[in-house]
Formats: sequence, structure tokens, C-alpha cells
Amino acid sequence: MHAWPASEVPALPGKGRDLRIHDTATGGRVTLAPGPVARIYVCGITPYDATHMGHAATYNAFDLVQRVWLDTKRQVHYVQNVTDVDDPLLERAIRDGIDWVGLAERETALFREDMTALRMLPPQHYIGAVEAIPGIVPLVERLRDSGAAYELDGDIYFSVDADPHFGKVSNYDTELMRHLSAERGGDPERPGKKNPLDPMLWMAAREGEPSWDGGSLGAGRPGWHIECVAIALDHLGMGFDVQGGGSDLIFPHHEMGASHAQTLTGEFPMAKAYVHAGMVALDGEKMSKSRGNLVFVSRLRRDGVDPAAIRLALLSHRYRDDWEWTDQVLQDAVERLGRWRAAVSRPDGPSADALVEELREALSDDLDTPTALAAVDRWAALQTAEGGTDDSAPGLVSRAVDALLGVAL
Ligand code: 5CA
Ligand code: ZN
Repeated sequence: MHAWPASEVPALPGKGRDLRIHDTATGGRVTLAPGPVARIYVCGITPYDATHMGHAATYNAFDLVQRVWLDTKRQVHYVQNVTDVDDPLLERAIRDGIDWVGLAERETALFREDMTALRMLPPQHYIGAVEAIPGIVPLVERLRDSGAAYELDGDIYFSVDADPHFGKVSNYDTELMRHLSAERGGDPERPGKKNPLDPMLWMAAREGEPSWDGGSLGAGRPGWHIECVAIALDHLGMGFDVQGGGSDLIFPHHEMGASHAQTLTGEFPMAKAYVHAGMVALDGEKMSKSRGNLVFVSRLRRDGVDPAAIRLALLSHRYRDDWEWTDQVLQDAVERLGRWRAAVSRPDGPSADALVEELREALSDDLDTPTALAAVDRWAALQTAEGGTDDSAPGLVSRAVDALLGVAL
């Protein structure tokens, strides 16, 4: 699958700092020191509806991770999937009486447009679940043949007890795991499973549903977690730097994915850091396609809202916090964008060298964007109140805000 066009990232003078980031697995900060090529996998959308502010906030967080790495003069190898076949997508297509393939293509195309408008860096490999099936089948066969997976009425389940490290991503207790498994696509109540938490790796073909040739597995379609594992292992290999997604993916998705990968390879851990963004809510409830309480990026764009203001609205919250989308959040961002643009449009201003270092420090400190925005606010306020004589300063501020925050002034 093709991704979306990259916006250029300006190079800044000096060198950025290594990223200290909260790792869900260890429950604390880790300092990431990738090699010359940093490796990151970020879970992509299930394309049955348009990109909402919750998605955008999560992708914004992982875009910042990459901008910090690029500022340290590293290259980034970024992989993202599209869950272009799964229960919610098929259910929505049936509800709306449309073809599921067309629905997935349409919503993926809109996602690409939204990501482009928001200046999110594109992945080098953007892979759909359907196109990953030929790579998924042999992995499931290997798990089954080694005894780490078993068959139940034609479906193949992963045995969580096969992984001695199972539980080390979320650190949740069994009761919470069981509850979340039922809520997020699992089937803990299904009779005949070895462990109620065991997730499906391969679902045997169902009447009226799409299916693919699964070799010795029989016709069917892949489970959700093995999809991301197959894509990550194929393009990044084990021990990559960051596995990313929203906090609703901690369990079961990232827990199960890590267990699949660790059992397949005998290596631990799958990722050096498991990084999770908080949930964005609307009217007090998590914004979600299934609840339908959504503010769409594409809708705001159509209403004439500058994508840079949308991005600033996302940046005004710390990525790990849960927060609420309101009209005021957007209004504040529109005003801030206006102040910043006015400040950089002058031919000279107060020196911005210290500002660049403040931005670097804030972002390397677990992506502290509120502190970063406050630093730019102070420079803009000084520019407005007193001005300055440094004729390189407005350009440097523009480039720094672009390179590190993804906002074009
Ligand atoms: N396709 C799977 C991942 S493999 C999936 O979860 N798709 S999704 O479309 O439901 O979500 C895409 C990303 O947006 C995930 O990282 C998810 O955690 C994140 N996300 C979904 N809702 C919100 C929300 N309200 N706030 C923040 N992030 C969210
Ligand atoms: Zn995923």
C-alpha cells in the first residue's frame, strides 16, 4: 500500500537530545539510544470511519518521537499497518449496505489526506492486513507446529501460557485482562479454550465473510494481533525501538503481539519501549467510532480550519494524558497560531538560540509539548512587546517549530 507524501523537515543548528520516554512495560522512563537508524512501529487505523481527533492525537505523539530522533541526526525506519479486514469493518459495511473493500479504500484515502494536511511524517512501509496474509500464514503454522497454538473448531488460538514473559507489557492482573479481552475483540467466554485469554490467530472462513487461502490452516482470515506482528517482524525485526499506539491498545493488542513475537523468535523483548498515548474524549466519553461521539479532522478542514491550528490544539496537551476535545481547545490554538505567525513575519526579533534549546529539552523530556509551546509563546510575546535586532531569529523560530513540532508558520 502507498503511504502519503512527506513534508520536508528542516535541519536545525547544533544537535538534538536523546529521548527520555515513558515505557508502559517497565512503568518508568527509559532513555532511548537507537543506532543510526531508529526503528518504530505504530499501529494504524481500522478504516471504517474518518480520522477523529483521538487518532490524530495518537499519531501526533509518534510523529514527535520521530522528529526528536531526526534532530539527533538519526534516520528513522517507520512502519505502520492498516487493519483493512476485521470484524468492525465488516460490520460497518453490512450496516451501510456497501462493499467492505470500497469502504476500507475510501477511509484509508481520507486518512492519508488528513495525515498529509497535519504534516505527519509518512511510514516507509504502509502495509494492509490483507496484503500481509501470505506472511501471516507461515507464522501461525510455526506457532501451531511448535505447540504454542491449537485448533478449536477450525479456528487457531495462541496459547498465552507458551510465553514465559506474557503479562510484561501491561502488567495487568488476570481479572482486568479478562475484562479488557471481552471488551476489545477477544472471546474469553468461548468454551474449549485452554486459557480464556488466548487470542485467535486464524479464523476459519465464515459464511458470507471474506476468506483467504491459509495453506495447512485452511481458508480463513488472520487475527488482529498476529497482523501487526507479521508486519513488524518482516520490516523491522525483533528488538525495535518503539511500539506505539493509544492506551486502549496496551491490552490485549500489544501484550498479545509481544507474546506472539517472543514465542516465534525466542527473543525478548519485542520492543525496547512500549509507548502509549492517552485517550481523547468528547462530552466526557472516549471518542470512538463505535460510540459515534466524533470530531473528524476532515470535517474541521472542510469547515476551513487551518490544519496547523488542529496540530497546535493536539500539541497543547501532554501525549500521555487523557483529555477532552472542546471548541475552546481549538479556539485557543487558532489564536496561538495567529500570534506565532505575526511574530515570525517580522524581519528581525530577539535571539532564538535559547528557544531552540528549550524546545529540544522539553521534547526530549517525555514529549513535554505544553512546556515547548509555552517557550514559543514567551519568544512571541517578547517579539511583540520589544522586538529585537537578530535578523536570523524569525526564520530560526519558523524552522524549529516546523522541524520539532510539525507546525508550518
Ligand atoms: N487498527 C487497530 C490497531 S492495529 C486500531 O486500533 N485501529 S483504530 O482505528 O481503532 O485506532 C487507531 C489508533 O488510534 C490506535 O492507536 C488507537 O489507540 C488510537 N485511538 C483510537 N481512539 C482514540 C482516542 N479516543 N484517543 C486517542 N487515541 C485513540
Ligand atoms: Zn496493531
